[in-house]
Amino acid sequence: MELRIGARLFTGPGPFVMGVVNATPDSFSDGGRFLDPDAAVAQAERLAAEGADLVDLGGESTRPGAAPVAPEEEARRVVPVLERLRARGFALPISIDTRRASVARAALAAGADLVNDVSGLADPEMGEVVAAAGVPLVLMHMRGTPADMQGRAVYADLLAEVAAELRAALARAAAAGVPAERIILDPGLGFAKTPEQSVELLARVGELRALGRPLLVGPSRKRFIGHLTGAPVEDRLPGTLAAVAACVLAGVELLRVHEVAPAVQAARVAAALRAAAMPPARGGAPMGFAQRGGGGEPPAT
Ligand code: HH2
Repeated sequence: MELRIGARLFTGPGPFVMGVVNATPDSFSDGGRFLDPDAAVAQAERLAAEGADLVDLGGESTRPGAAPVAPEEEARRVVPVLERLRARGFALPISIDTRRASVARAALAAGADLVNDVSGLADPEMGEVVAAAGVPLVLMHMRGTPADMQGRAVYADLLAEVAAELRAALARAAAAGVPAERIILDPGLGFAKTPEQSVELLARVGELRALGRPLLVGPSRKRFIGHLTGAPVEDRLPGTLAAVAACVLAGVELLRVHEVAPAVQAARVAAALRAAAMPPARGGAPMGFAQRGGGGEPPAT
């Protein structure tokens, strides 16, 4: 990939790790922990110290069945966090996770660098807001809204339909003035997907590379892991890491996770395996290493 997000140029195959900060009372795995702006700021700084490449800040839970939040309330949750992070000189690019054009506009004015829209431009004004700001955009696949999406998880051909609906979202973005070169695509694990469908998407995510854009995947702590293992939400890190590794091996560039340090380690090992499996002419250096850390790997046993 070759994409400027805020002050940083994301170049090469990654993997790049996006750390999640949910300034919400009701997110499915960390609701209430980072609703206070100072707690959200501290969490963003913790994730940066753990090796995140960017952070994703959200003020609305999009878990299945979640009730929508008024846009004013959503903005009230995220804007102070952005202002404080920028005032403190926070160095990483910040993504704003929102479906609302008004929230995106306020967040961009307060220092956000990228819009992560889980609805794939359902708000008719979102494309124009993103185009006017000239920032990159994540278009995620879902159907309906978080309140009703699980009833829409009906597919005759899952991969083909997700790919076609992502292509339609790219066309909506282009019509609003957001060029394809600024777009990242996400299959939306758990959004209008049964656990079995999330597993199939994860297994075949490499096929979505044919859409020609960088891919972002958010497997972190999701229901398909509980479905496969019986693990409660607070105990799904091992399953998350397996999914991270699978994504990296399939060529996914960006991973959205709650626990950054373990994901960075899993992603680096998977990236090295991927590079080692390639013929030298196509392989090159293990992904991400050159951009990180300055000074290479510390000695380790
Ligand atoms: N998943 C969640 C939220 N935003 N954005 C993208 N691009 N991809 C995802 O898979 C994704 C996302 C759900 O996770 P979380 O933010 O932890 O939960 P909640 O929506 O309950 O706040």
